[in-house]
Amino acid sequence: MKNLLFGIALMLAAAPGAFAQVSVKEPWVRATVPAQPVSGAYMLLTAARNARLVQVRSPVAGTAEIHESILVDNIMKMRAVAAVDLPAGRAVELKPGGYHVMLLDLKRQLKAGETVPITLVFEGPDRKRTSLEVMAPVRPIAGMPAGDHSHK
Ligand SMILES: [Cu+2]
Repeated sequence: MKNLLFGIALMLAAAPGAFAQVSVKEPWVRATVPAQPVSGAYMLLTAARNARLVQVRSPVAGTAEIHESILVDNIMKMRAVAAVDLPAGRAVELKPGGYHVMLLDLKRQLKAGETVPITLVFEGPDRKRTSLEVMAPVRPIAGMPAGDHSHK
């Protein structure tokens, strides 16, 4: 009986719109060349109420992390962060050179024109979590040097 109640509570917590309504605009993933193990995903996030992006995952990646790009001695480096703050009503952009979703241990090549599912997990001030799946189109490699994601 206890287990049953616990299961119901989890389902309620995951109900859409339960707390952190976050809109996701223009998600995209960088295309990869064959055997390239990593890629990045980018998007525009706007939370209706204060929230944080705390976890990411995708079926095309063995692991996914939230990264930020930082300048160290004039060299752009990336590091994993625990979360990205999403202040209510303010658009936060995940973009090349800033915060981004890092897709690691890619299981296959990501080709321009296909669509990749990415699950975003948000946490509200009450610590309740909701997840949201977005379909991110894969865009051709352009603009940024390939070294952008070569830190692994
Ligand atoms: Cu990264």
